[in-house]
Amino acid sequence: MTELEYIDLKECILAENEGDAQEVRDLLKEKKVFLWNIMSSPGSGKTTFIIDIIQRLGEQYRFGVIEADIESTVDAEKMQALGVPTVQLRTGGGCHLDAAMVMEALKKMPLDALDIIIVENVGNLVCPAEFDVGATLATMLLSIPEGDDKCIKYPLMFTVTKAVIVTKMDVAPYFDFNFEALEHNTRRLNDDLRIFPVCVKNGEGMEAVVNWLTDQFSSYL
Ligand SMILES: Nc1nc2c(ncn2[C@@H]2O[C@H](COP(=O)(O)OP(=O)(O)OP(=O)(O)O)[C@@H](O)[C@H]2O)c(=O)[nH]1
Ligand SMILES: [Mg+2]
Repeated sequence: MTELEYIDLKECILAENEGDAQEVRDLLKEKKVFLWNIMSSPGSGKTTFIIDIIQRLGEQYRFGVIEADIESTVDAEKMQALGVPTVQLRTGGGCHLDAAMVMEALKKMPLDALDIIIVENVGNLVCPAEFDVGATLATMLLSIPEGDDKCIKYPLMFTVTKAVIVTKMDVAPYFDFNFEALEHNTRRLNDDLRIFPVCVKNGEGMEAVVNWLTDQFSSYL
């Protein structure tokens, strides 16, 4: 019998991505640009949240945005309307971004004129968690209608992020979202994880997030 050759493609892809992520980090360190990766399920409020953050902090920091979508430029157009440099990455069915894709977007960005680049990742709680895009900070959004048990069902996402921003607090009275359960279950995964309940529609909780973010930015910039 001949020897069976075995190649673990996932391991190869992730190892290559690790190298690409380091290249992104090196470039952004040299340019002094903070890369913030925002992940979540589709529709949990990423675009709405990013617009609000840029409106709150746009005078303090020079923002750019990388939008990732399977199809369409809907979100990118909203960022353009704010007047921030924006690159749309169309993944054409791909369910996540990797570091090489982000590097391609960075080549189109005016890096010398930016402090912070926000990446709106593809809406998905699974694959984006596996791919380090070279971000300085990774956070996730979890909207109230999705339920507190998502950290049990999609644990990796809650392990690779530094904060969970719980969005759509205004609709909390209509759902049985259990914050104690979320805190308890996430502690087991990630002891340092911060949880911020917010409602972008009425501004609830946004000041706390902004203060925390400002600390994150200023420790790097
Ligand atoms: N009630 C309520 N609705 C919100 C809030 N934030 C966002 N939404 C709504 O949620 C819907 C989806 O918001 P988006 O910001 O497009 O969500 P997204 O995560 O960017 O969606 P994808 O890019 O498609 O993954 C929109 O109708 C928003 O108006 C909130 O705080 N409260
Ligand atoms: Mg969006």
